[in-house]
Amino acid sequence: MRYRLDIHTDERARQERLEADVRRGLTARQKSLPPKYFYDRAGSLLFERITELPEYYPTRTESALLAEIVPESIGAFRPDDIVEIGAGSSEKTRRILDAASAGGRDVRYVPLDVDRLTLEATAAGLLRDYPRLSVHAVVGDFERDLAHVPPPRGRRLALFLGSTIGNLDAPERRRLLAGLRGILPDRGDRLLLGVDLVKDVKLLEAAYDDAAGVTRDFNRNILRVINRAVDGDFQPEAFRHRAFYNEAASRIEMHLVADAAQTVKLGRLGLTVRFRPGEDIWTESSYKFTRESTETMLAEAGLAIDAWYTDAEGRFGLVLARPCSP
Ligand code: SAH
Ligand code: AVI
Repeated sequence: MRYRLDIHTDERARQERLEADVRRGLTARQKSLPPKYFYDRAGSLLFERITELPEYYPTRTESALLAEIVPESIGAFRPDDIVEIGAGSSEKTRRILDAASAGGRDVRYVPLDVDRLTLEATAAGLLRDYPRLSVHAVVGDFERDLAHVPPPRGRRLALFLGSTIGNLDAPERRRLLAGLRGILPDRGDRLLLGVDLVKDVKLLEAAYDDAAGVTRDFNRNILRVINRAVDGDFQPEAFRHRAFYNEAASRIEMHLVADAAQTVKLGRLGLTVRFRPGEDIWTESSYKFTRESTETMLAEAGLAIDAWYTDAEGRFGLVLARPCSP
């Protein structure tokens, strides 16, 4: 069997969690929404457009870096089983699949993502282009569902690319890395992690506030997702996109700002949310790392750096890590 799709989140439980997240986030003093709700099909497609923007350097930098390092790092390691969390379109992963399957090797690819439609589209494309690949896709939340990743079939490589780890706060990152360590049972297994690096503030801020307004549309899409899920009447266009670098916390913050007073009804929650002029919803953090901060967070999860790669300008880091404690 070359294709299997597992859905581990039952719709009712997912809806209940979303409702609890929205209620908690929009009734707090600092209103917020978890960034995983950006990604319905429209949100994933907007993210793919972001990756092509001239200002958004992370994807193309990581992609070029992968092209450079994969022959040496992955070609020599030759994984049989590749698990990718937050896989999205798996576009960059193709470089890794090319190296892993070179010489006609059978490889299994296990992408896990919250967005089922994107996973299905990605799987169909990969099965068409890689005749010897098998795909076991998992629809789920990487913060809850790593236990549902099937046991390894041979040497395992786990991938967490794109600096999606930067969208988690420190305690969430700790839990997630410990979970990833748990799906790498053998000392010969490896993790390849992409981290966006601390850099010039202007470059960082431009990447999250592009001239064409695609990041603004991506940010507002979360309100469309919430409207649909809880019968809300947010008017996304009434919220201004704001992105800035918080240097003390090493993170880009994205917010949606209500420039005028607004009242929003969330029918399914029986909740009315009021915004004062200038009040905002914090929708995303995107943490930026250094080699040292990356090494520390990996070590806390029982992972050690095998190899550290960056581009010539030191914009993006890729780290190959190995399990170093039980
Ligand atoms: N890995 C791709 C996509 C990054 S976009 C790249 O590097 O370009 C972030 C991806 O993570 C999206 O596909 C989104 O649906 C997924 N995602 C975000 N939060 C998630 C969560 N909690 N659990 C599983 N997938 C998540
Ligand atoms: C998916 N994630 C790593 C992106 C980032 O850069 O934090 C999401 C994104 N938000 C705005 N632009 C891109």
